[in-house]
Amino acid sequence: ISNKEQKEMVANKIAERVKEGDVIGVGSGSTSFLAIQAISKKIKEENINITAIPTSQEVSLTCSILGVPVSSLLNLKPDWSFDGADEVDPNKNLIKGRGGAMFAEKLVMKSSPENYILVDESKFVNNLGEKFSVPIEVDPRAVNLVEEELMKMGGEEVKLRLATSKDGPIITESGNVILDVNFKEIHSNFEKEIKLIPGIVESGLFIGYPVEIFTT
Ligand code: DER
Repeated sequence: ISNKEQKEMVANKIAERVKEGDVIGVGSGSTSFLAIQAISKKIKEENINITAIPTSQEVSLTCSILGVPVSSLLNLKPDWSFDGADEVDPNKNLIKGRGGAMFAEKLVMKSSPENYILVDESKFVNNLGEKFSVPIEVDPRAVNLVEEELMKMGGEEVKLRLATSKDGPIITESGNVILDVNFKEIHSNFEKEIKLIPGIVESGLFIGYPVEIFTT
């Protein structure tokens, strides 16, 4: 079956978990979008009240349009969360951030006791970094320093993520830029090491998080 059909199957599967009163962390990306649609349908059909904690303005808008009440980590702690991923390795480590929302996604994931990662089979890799670069959110003032430090860590190619419908770089919801970095090998301590570089706000490495992989 196609990736789209797999994503729809996984989205419908996660919607079955929703129960009255749930506070749910809602991830970004196309699979999470399908899940929100399936959840919106279910809560209307079964007259269930839930609250979403969105991980981007786009997700917040989508929830509102679909009639899913939203709140924030300032007000509520999620009971559980779902999100997508770009890569999943055999130890359930992830690369995320194609959508550029990994800062809020990591906050929600760390705040949730249960995290479900919705993936089609194209996301599974043997080693992180096989298919995707590691997205790293950086304060614009630190780009040169960070690039130098990442190269020292074995970064092979550091690309500033450019916008497609405006001139210049992508600007994140925190006002930062994103560097996409290829690494030949990603060690288990990379996520922590990267966070020590001044100017780095977040990376798309999710290593050792208690996640449950939801797939077809
Ligand atoms: O940006 C993200 O982390 C998203 O979850 C992304 O990695 C998955 O997006 P997809 O469901 O559209 O493949």
